[in-house]
Amino acid sequence: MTYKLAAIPLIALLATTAIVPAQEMDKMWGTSVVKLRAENAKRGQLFADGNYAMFIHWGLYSQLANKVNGKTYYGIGEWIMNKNMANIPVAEYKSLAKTFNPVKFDAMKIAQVAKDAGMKYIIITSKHHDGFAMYHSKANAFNIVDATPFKRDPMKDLATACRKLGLGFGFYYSHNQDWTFPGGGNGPKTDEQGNPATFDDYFEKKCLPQIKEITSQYGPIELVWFDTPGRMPKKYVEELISVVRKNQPNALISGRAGHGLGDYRTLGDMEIPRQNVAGLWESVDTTNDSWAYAWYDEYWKTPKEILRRLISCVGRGGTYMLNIGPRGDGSVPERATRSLRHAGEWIRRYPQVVYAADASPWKHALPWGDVTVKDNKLFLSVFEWPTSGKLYLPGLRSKIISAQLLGDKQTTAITHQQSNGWTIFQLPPVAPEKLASVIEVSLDGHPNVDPTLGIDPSIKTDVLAELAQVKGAKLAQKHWMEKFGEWKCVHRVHHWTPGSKATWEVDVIIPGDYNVSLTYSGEGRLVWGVDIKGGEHIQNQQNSSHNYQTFPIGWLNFPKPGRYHVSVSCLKGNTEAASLKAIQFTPIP
Ligand code: JFZ
Repeated sequence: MTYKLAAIPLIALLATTAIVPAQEMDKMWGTSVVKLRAENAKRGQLFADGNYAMFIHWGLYSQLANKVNGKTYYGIGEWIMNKNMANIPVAEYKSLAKTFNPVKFDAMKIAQVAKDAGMKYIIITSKHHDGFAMYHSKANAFNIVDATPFKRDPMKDLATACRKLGLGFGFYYSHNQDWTFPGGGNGPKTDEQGNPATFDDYFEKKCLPQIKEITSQYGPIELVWFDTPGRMPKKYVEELISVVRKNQPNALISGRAGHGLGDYRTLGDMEIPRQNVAGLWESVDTTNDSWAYAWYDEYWKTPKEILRRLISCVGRGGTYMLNIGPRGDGSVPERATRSLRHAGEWIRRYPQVVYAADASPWKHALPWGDVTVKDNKLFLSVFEWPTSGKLYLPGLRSKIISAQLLGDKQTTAITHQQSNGWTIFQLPPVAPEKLASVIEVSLDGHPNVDPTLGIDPSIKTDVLAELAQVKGAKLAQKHWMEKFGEWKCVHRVHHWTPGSKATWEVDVIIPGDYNVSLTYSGEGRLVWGVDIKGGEHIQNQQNSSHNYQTFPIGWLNFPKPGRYHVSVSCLKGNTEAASLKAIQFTPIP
């Protein structure tokens, strides 16, 4: 066995400032595009109908809650063993099992939260990178029944609770990384006797038998979520997949199985795409910052943020899986529960916006919210209610039969007019909903849309660099960690050279001056130019910081309604390091 796990480019995880090219990330994490085969389209019903799921990271690490020997470590809690976190020796970590006693774990309560949240299935960590099985494993004693005072299998309860409530159920399983079993990915290199251990040892003695267990001891499951395949050779992945197929022919397998062998693609963590993505895919995200419970982590997503992210995912054509991290005692942080339930109440009023809904024909979010589709109907979810009393929708070519503002108690017909290819809906001054109000637009056929970016005349339009045509500079993704393991991603234009520019085609309905600002990072003062092709040129010098920040540039005039090409260039300063994320146009009342 020559396969060396040490060769995994874990530098990405070790250096907090590491910038990793997208292809490397894909290889390392198995996020690459998965071919859509006929049979996964069938299994994909789960995604097509569901679109929203609960992810749960729960294990021995939850007990530590990111605090070890009185010291707090900031980052993703399930990585607490890692040398960039608390660097806990294997034996010490394993002894945590002796005090793991999650007496407050209530499977029915958790399943009910998912149900109330409007989620359709639950995926929970059966074994994370730490190697501890949260279910009764006969293959390995380092598990919740044999190694803890709890002595029960909570996964049995959760599987039963999900079935009772009509929810799907599935397991996360770390198939490559196992930090405590000899031979496992990034695990001990020798066994207890000091003999060298190979990946084969780990695979045969632990991984393969455990996959057999989780796919046969819990009734029918909907999904097996493999993760971080690293450089795991294909033959192992194939073997695991054939076990899943045999035991659970209807279960989906995550793309992070590796080698493009999964059924669908999981995007980078906490990433919601800005443009529609084809094929079967999901985004995974968490209710606060860490996946596993961390005592200090009280930065929660609000109900509105949850809905916005969920509807963005559905609008881009995907599925959203949102994580909770129960505490070591099994209880779920109340703030997570509250946000989830609150968002769920909204979904219960407007299920058609989310479930079995199709992607937006605009292919990107709109300044006030987002669009999802069902047959001949558009659902406009308005998160930013325009105080002008007018909602501007660019590019709709289909004929409108009717438009209604939906509400909890009543549905109101609303009027619209058309002008220069835009549709303008007349809205009441106050939104009927606090989180997002929904306008249902019935069309005379399937939606026909020109997705050109529109400059909204009543609220700020934020246009991403990702959507630009770039000449002479580079448009590339950059990944970095905010806290340890908290991955962020930006598509930015950088390496500006003389004459280089980023250009967008935009459509203007109301001519006049707009206040232009740019969101960028960089070093020192920079001079930026903004041009309209055949029109006005403005430029200005502003400072920069290593974080993305928004700086004003100036007013720019669009003399009449219609199409324009707007370009940005970085003219002076450290143009190499200047990194443009977005341009904003704010109407001047
Ligand atoms: C992995 C795990 O290491 C982590 O602990 C958590 O379980 C998360 C859901 O998955 O981490 C990843 C995997 C893939 C990416 C980022 C973090 N990615 O592709 O961007």
